[in-house]
Amino acid sequence: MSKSARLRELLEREEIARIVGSRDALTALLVEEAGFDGVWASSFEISASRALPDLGLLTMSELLEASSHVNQATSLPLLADCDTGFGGNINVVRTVRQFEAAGIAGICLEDKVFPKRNSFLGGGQNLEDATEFAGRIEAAARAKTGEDFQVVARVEALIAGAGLDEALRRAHLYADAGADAVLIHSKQTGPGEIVDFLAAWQSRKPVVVVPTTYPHWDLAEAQAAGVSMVIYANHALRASVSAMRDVLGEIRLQGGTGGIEDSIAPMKELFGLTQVSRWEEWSA
Ligand code: SPV
Ligand code: MG
Repeated sequence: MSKSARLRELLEREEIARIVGSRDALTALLVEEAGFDGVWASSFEISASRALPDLGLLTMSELLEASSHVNQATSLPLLADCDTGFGGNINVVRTVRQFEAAGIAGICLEDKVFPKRNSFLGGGQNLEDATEFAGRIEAAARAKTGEDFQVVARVEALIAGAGLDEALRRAHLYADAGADAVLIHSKQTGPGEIVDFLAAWQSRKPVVVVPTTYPHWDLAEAQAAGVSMVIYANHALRASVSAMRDVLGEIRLQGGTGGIEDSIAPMKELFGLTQVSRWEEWSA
C-alpha cells in the first residue's frame, strides 16, 4: 500500500490516529520506533530547528527538502505542513506536484494570509478570504495525480476569533472544493469549541485536531466526538530543547561531562539508529 493510501486509511478508519511533529529524519525514526501512526512535518518545528520563528519565512523548496528528509527516514506516512501554500493557485499546484513526486502522503494548507503567523502567537491573525482559499484547495485537489494523495484544509477561524459559524462555513466550502479532510484548530485550554464544531460537522469529512493547548482531552472521548486524527505537533522538539538545556547547564556547572554521561543516549545507541552496521555491510 502506498504511503498516501495509508494516510487516507488513517484518516478514514474508525480508530483515531496519532501522528507526531518531526523536524528531521532522526525525529521521524524515533516517532516510528515509539509506535505512532504517522509523522507531521511541522512548519513550527522545522523553522525553530533553523532558529527561525514560524512566520512563513521558509520557502516551498526549504520545507520540501526538510519534509523529504523526514519522509525518507520512515516507513510511516507523512502529512506535510505547507502553511498557506506559498502563493496563489499556481504555487499550490506546483507544491502538490513536488510533494507528491517526493512520495509524501499529503499536504495541509491553512486559510490565513501569507505570510502566516504561528497560531499560538499573541496579536491578530489574518484569515484569507474563504472563497479565495477554497479556490486554492480546488487547485490542489485537481493537481494531484494519484487519488490517494491527501489534501487537508486547515480552518483557522476559531484561532482568529471569528467564531463557530464562520469555522463551519469555511469547512463546508473547503470540503465542497475537494478537501480530503479538514483540520480544525483551536487555542482554547479545553476542547469545548472543537466539540461544538464536531457536533455540527457530523463527520462530513475526517477531522484532524492539534490539541497543544488542550492536552488533557481523553483520546477515547476525542474519538467518540468525531476526531479522526490527532497531531502532537511540537512535543519532540520541546523535549529536545529541555533536555539539551539541562545537559549543557550541567556540563558547564560541573566542568566536564562525567556527571551527565549516564543520562544521555550512548554513542552505541546512535550507531544503532543510524544503522552503521548495515552501511558497513553495503560498503564491504
Ligand atoms: C505546526 O506544527 O507547524 C503547526 C501547528 O502548524 S501549530 O503550531 O499549532 O500552528
Ligand atoms: Mg505550521
